[in-house]
Amino acid sequence: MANKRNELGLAKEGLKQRFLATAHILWGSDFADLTSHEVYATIAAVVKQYISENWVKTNKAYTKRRDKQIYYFSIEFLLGRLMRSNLVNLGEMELFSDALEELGVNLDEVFPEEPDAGLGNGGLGRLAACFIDSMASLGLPGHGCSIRYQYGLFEQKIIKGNQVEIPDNWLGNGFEWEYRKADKAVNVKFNGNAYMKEEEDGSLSLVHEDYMTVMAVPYDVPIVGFRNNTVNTLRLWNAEVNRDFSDYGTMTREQIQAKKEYRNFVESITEYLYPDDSSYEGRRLRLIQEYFFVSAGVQSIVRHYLLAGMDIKDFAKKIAIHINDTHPAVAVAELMRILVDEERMDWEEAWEITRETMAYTNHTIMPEALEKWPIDMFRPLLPRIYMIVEEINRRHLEEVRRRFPNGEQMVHELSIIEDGQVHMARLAIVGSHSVNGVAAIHTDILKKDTLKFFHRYYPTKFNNKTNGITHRRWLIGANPELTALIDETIGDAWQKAPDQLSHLNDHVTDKAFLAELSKIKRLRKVDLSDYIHTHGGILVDPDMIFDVQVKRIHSYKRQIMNILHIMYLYHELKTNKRFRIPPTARFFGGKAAPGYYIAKETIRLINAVADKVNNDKAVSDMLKVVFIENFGVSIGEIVYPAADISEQISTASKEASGTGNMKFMMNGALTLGTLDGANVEISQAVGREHCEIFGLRAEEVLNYYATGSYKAWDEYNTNPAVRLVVSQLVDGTYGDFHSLRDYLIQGNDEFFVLKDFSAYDRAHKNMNRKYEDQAAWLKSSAINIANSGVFSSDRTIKEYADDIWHVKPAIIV
Ligand code: DL6
Repeated sequence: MANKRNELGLAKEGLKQRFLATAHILWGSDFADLTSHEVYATIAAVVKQYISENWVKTNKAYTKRRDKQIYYFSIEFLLGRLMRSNLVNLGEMELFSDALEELGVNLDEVFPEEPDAGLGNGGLGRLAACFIDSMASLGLPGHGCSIRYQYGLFEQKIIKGNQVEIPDNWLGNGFEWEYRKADKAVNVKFNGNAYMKEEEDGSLSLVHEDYMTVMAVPYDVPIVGFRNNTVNTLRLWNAEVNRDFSDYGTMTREQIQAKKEYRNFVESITEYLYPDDSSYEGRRLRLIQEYFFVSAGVQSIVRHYLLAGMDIKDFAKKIAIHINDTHPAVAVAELMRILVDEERMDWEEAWEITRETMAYTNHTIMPEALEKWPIDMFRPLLPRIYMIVEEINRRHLEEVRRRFPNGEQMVHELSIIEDGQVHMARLAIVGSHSVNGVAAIHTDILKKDTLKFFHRYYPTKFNNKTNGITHRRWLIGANPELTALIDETIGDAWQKAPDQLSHLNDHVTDKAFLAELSKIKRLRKVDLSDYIHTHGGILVDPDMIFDVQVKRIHSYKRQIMNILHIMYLYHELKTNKRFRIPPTARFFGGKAAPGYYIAKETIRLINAVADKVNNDKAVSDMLKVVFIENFGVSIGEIVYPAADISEQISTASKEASGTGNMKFMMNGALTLGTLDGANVEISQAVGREHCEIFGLRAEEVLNYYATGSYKAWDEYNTNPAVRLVVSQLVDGTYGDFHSLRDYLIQGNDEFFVLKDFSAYDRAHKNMNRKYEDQAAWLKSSAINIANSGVFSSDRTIKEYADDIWHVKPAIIV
């Protein structure tokens, strides 16, 4: 013990010296004279010194041992901040915190200096970030590939109750964790003419001429494994003008104009995370982004592979490429292009390699998110890739017709090119050896409904991989006191093996443990309360029930049902003297897509209700409503640990999985939700008495869609509570919300808000009753934590590695 203390003391002195020296090197100033941002950047530079040695070692080991590599292609990686998670994973939090304290710096106050890397907009992007953390932490050779957007998802301001979008200039002060690798740049080709030319000897060769080249420059971000020496890479591609395009000296005016247009085009590629998809040009830019990062990524993988001296025929044995949703699906055609055109492989062999290399995850059954590109857009932009997609489809349909001689419907349903469009999910399915959904019920719906023809055609390709979250960020990083309590109770082995959280099941009736758990929950509620208050919001009493719904604002997620229910409670509190609820704060947070009118109206309604309820002294001890502005990863780290109730109320069948539900659960909140996405598995893991399930089942919802038998108007006429709140949308109680009333009634309530309304109210009543028995509540809370290990992304990634990628951990010494 004394030795350990000595070692730590020495390490601390050494570290302090490093801070002082690094301040001199970076800023030419004394550490004590730095601004807060400079302090942050100095600490980041020192953290990088800790990381870089293992990064080099990891890369060398992978190359030397020729370990199979995984590349996770995703158009989004919603990383959030990296300093705290890097320190958690390095296992150096205590050392850094102590050393900095002696230099007069509180590390907790430094973390917020880091801008959130908001390179994603919701669950899909955050999942990708959790996955790369898990790959590194499990010692798997797995890397991310994406885009270095200059602007992340917009910053949300609420002005007079409305969402206003401000550009998120997250790179304004630089990004401390990236390394520009100019020597690893590759060229990506757009436009031009592509055709096959017959050579003198009768053979065919490809001509692609008059194309435009964009230089893709990688910025590498180290991804640190959890105390295991592994450091993998997230490669973010930046679009830049080609080096030889900078000389304006000898050009005509037309040439200069053309160059300027070229420069504008190139700069637009990696400017925004989500180009406006309401215009043709915006959608085209999105396709350009997709091909840009995919082509750059696949080219650099092949180049690195060949440089290592490996045989291209063994490519699929050494490389796994994962297609995260349809956005990178063009990777199938790009790998074929490289193998056939550049490596001169014959088609069949290239196709076998491509299929063995690729695997695809579907993240939604929402038809609007299954991308399709008009041929008129796709072909001129990517002429060679289009030729390849046509050939893939021709051969694929030949096989379909062979297997289903009279199956014209099969041909129609399975064709990659159909109705003048290129169907990217179909390209991904045909070109991959594995297709997975992200929760058991979602995979089931894919098989039985959304992709049923493909499932019939390729029954063995389909599999489920229920999502997960990294417990390192969402529990160890976000809730250190809870982490310490768990360590004291069951030891700290669960940090490496989160399934061992189940040992907490032996303590869920232990009074001392539950009392500590309760104290920690209160601490987190005070944190959230303080955060809301210091960010211009109201004061919320931490002794209220904290009931939270944070996620993107979308009709299927039904924030509207939540706020209508609050309107109903408010009405009851005002008009019914005997009506009681335990004091409750209902929190909302999330961004609406800028062009999504109903979602933005929902935000406006939430704020209008909040304004009225919070300013009514007669009820404000009972009920508070809070809209948390600009919800994202870092605010989530404050919100999830503070919740008592996790609202997961999507229309059954619509939420593929959800991952917020897991973050809440892991921090001891009870789920109030429908049997949708991963809620189903959460309710199985904890048992029905430790959550509250309500509402239509997925089969019922799908049956209503199939028969068209649901009538919102009937619901309005027969359910007085529904009639009351829907009328209040237009009677001036909260302002004019004809928009939402029409959406619900004229639009026939496509997500069954009115149908599920009474069941939702009963679910709340049941939750309130549970909360009144604090001992039982705390036990349920502990059971949620104890059974959350299965929702660590380590479990998910292990399943991907074993079943899909066939990759084993590589020990880095
Ligand atoms: O798989 C990650 C995440 C799921 O947890 C959500 O349920 C799902 O909605 C989301 N899907 C998408 C897909 N695109 N769209 N829309 O974001 O994926």
